[in-house]
Parts: sequence; C-alpha cells; structure tokens
Amino acid sequence: MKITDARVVVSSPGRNYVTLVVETEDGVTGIGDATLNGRELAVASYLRDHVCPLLVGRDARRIEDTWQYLYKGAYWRRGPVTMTAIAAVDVALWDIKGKAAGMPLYQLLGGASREGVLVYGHASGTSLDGLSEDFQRHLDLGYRAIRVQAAVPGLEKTYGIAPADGRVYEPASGNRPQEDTWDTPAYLDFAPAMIAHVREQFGYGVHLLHDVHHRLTPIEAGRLGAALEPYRLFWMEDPTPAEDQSAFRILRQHTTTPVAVGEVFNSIWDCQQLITERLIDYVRASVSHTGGITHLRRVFSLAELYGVRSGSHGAGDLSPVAMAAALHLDLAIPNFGIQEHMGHTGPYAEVFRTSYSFSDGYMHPGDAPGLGVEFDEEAAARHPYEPRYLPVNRRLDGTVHDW
Ligand code: GCO
Ligand code: MG
Repeated sequence: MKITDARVVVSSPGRNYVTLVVETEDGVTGIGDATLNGRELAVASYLRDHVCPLLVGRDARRIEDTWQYLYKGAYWRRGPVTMTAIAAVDVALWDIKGKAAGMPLYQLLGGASREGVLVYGHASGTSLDGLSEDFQRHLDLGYRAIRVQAAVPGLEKTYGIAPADGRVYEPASGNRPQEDTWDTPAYLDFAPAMIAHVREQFGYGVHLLHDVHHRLTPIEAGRLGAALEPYRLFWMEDPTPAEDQSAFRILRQHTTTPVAVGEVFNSIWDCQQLITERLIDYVRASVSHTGGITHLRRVFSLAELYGVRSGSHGAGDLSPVAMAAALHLDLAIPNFGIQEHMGHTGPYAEVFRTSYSFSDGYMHPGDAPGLGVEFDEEAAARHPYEPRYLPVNRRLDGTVHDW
C-alpha cells in the first residue's frame, strides 16, 4: 500500500490547526494532527520540507518502521517540533491501517478495556462566584471531574482563566504574545481558599483537578499540595517546571496530593525518572506532541510498570484529530486515568467531522473505521492561519516567570 501524497494544511477554524493528510495508491487517506500552539508553522515546514517527500513511495502499513526511520534517521532526535511532526505521520498511518482493516483504531490497539473514557472539563471564574457558576454549568452538562481555576485577586490577567465568565480562555490573535502578571505569595494564599470554596459548595461527589502551570518551586509546590490535602484533589497539575525531574523528589517528600505532569513532554526520556522513581501519579503527555500513538503507548506501558496512570492533555489547541486519537488509546490501555476535554470553539466542526461522543461524564471514540474523523480541506481553506501566541508571564517586578 504505497503512499502517493502527503500534504500539510494549516487552517484556523476557531484557532490554528496543522493537519497532515496522507494518501495511498488504493484511495485510503489518513490524517494526523501536527499542531504546536504558537509554533504551528515550524512543524508545517518540518513536515513539508523534510518529511513529506520521504513518505511518498513508502508502504503505509509499516508504521513502526516509519517511526524509527523518521526518529533515528534524522539524527536530531526529540524536541517538540520533531516529535509533533513524527506524531502526525504516525497517527495518519494508524488511521489508514484502521480504515483498511474496517476497524476503529481502538480495536487494533487491543480492543476496549472499559466502556467509556472519564473526562474532565474546565471551570474557571474571574471571581469565586463566577467559578461556582461555571462549575454548576459543567455539572449540568454531566461532567464527573472538573478542573477549577479562578483569577487571583490583585492579578490583572492570568493564563488559564477565561477573560470573562462563561467564556473559554484562548490567547488573542496577533503577532506578539500578551504579557500576564504573576505573584506566587498571592496565589499560594488564594488557591487553597478557592478549592475549599468549591468543596464547601459542591461537596466531595465530583473529582476536582487544579492546574498550577509550572509556576512554583518544589518547596512552594510541597506547601500547596499539603494545604490542599483535606480537599482530596484528583490531581495537582504541573506544579513545577517539568524539565527538572529530580525536583519532584522534594515535592513528594511533602505531600500526598497526587501529581500530574506531561503536557510539555515530547518523549519517553522526559518522564523516565519521574516514572521509574514513582515521583508522579499521572502522565499527561499528548498523542500529538509525544510521537503519536506508537510512542505514547510506549510511555504508558512504562508507566504501567510503576503504577502511574495516563491523563492525556486534551486542550482546545490540539485538534479534534488529536482528541480522537487520544480517545482510542484511552479506551484500550490498561492504566488509563483520565482524559482532559477542554472542547473546541468556533467553526471547527465545518472542517473536522468527528464521531466521538460525550455522555454522563464519559467519552467514546465511536466505531467508524480508523480515527473516525473526516477532514474537509475545502472548508479548511476558508479559515486561513492567524498568528496567535501563548502569553508570557512576568512577576510583579517584571521578571519573566514560568507558567
Ligand atoms: C491544559 C493546559 C493548556 C496548555 C496549552 C498549551 O492543561 O489544558 O495547560 O491550557 O497551556 O494547551 O498549548
Ligand atoms: Mg495544563
């Protein structure tokens, strides 16, 4: 089954998505998500200029061999751009394999290990009342797990909190990133009060999650985790900058609040120590940024040996193609934990027709062959790329800070 064409489509139906389309000689087409938020064009070029020409003429059925060829063959390994590009190829080939077999992808991955995939939604507020309203809205939609974030009093803008109640947070379009402000002492005083507020109002019958966006030092994160223990979080996400794996030892010595990390990971080497030393409870790597199904499955298999579960990244800046791929993997692996479901906004559904579904807090990838997502290239052309960047975070004195 020879590959006859591989092309990259960059579109912005709501936000920027990079989609790889792979065609084969017998008419089966596969798609993969190559979106790297704020660096979309770098991955598009990596694919267009360096990868697509190598795909033409290859056998689409040889997924593992193609993965190794692109990873080892380039000499320059890992990194978000490379691994996102490889991921898009990998997912497109799995899509083709599923369609050729007439089976949904999860069947090729060993079949369903559960009836549905527990997902968490995002509630946010510019105030605690605003957060409560959004929380109630998520409960009404059926969510059983909800991430809670609210604006820290005194800080004008913080990434991860919608600018107005009832909206989702998205970076604004433009050629330069917005600049946010940050103050750790104010946040550390506020965060436990925010979580306490939600528990007092809504009780303990729903899972609560909270994202720290890498903004703390290990000892600060230990203090926060300890303060949050009475509220039984499902997890505290990205407490400290993720690249410093041994820092998590300090955090672990100070709290039993479960820890989740991984949305910035792009290979198994980013979490080898975190997993083998049992320094985290959930790996949040995504299919799109971590080398596709082939590589992320390997990460989850390593995690399984150490009692670490999955919790894949599923923000709106990963396209519906990535969401579908994640759901197939989630349904099949033994050590699934939870899946993020931020959802998509804007006219994305004109471009991506999905077959996944949500009901009562659980999602299912559907039973269409392959990924179950149809990509409409003509509709994509009506929504051209718009420059849009993730914000930069500065402390009150102007120092650039992690986020
Ligand atoms: C999350 C995230 C996102 C990321 C974004 C980066 O937990 O969903 O932190 O909001 O920041 O996906 O591109
Ligand atoms: Mg996050």
